[in-house]
Amino acid sequence: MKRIRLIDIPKISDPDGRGNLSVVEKDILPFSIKRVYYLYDVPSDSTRGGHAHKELQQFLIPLSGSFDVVVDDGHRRKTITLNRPYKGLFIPNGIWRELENFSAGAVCLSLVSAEYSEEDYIREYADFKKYVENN
Ligand code: T46
Repeated sequence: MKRIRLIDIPKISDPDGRGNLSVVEKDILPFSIKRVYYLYDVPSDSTRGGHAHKELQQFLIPLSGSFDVVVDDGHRRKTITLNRPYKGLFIPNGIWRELENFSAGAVCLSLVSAEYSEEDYIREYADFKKYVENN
């Protein structure tokens, strides 16, 4: 599906067995980070997202645990499981997304390209389909 992609986050394993450190630097992302938020304590039967953004670009990182991201460009839909804190998912603008099947203790970090604006959201799927047809 165009432009949606998994991006490897560099992982530095400690030579003395102190665990791992991953770092997101600006050159691995196709946008500048303007805002950071995170989802946690999500019940396993709950869904987050369920909308598209007109302009916002996003990078999702499963800091802990796992969850599924359903992405839909208005023509095709696929599900990507995120379960490694060194592999994130880039979602460009104009993509419908739903996050589901959160494992116990899952934390989803979201790095995004813009400040919060409700005007940027398309929250009804029928409106999203119309938006895709017209853009
Ligand atoms: C997305 C998925 C993965 C704010 O006031 N500021 C913020 O920066 C955000 C993100 C949300 N809010 C408020 C708006 C709502 O009253 O927090 C409440 C919950 O937001 P929402 O229903 O949009 O939450 P999710 O988890 O369905 O969606 C969020 C992001 O909004 C969205 O960009 O892609 O996480």
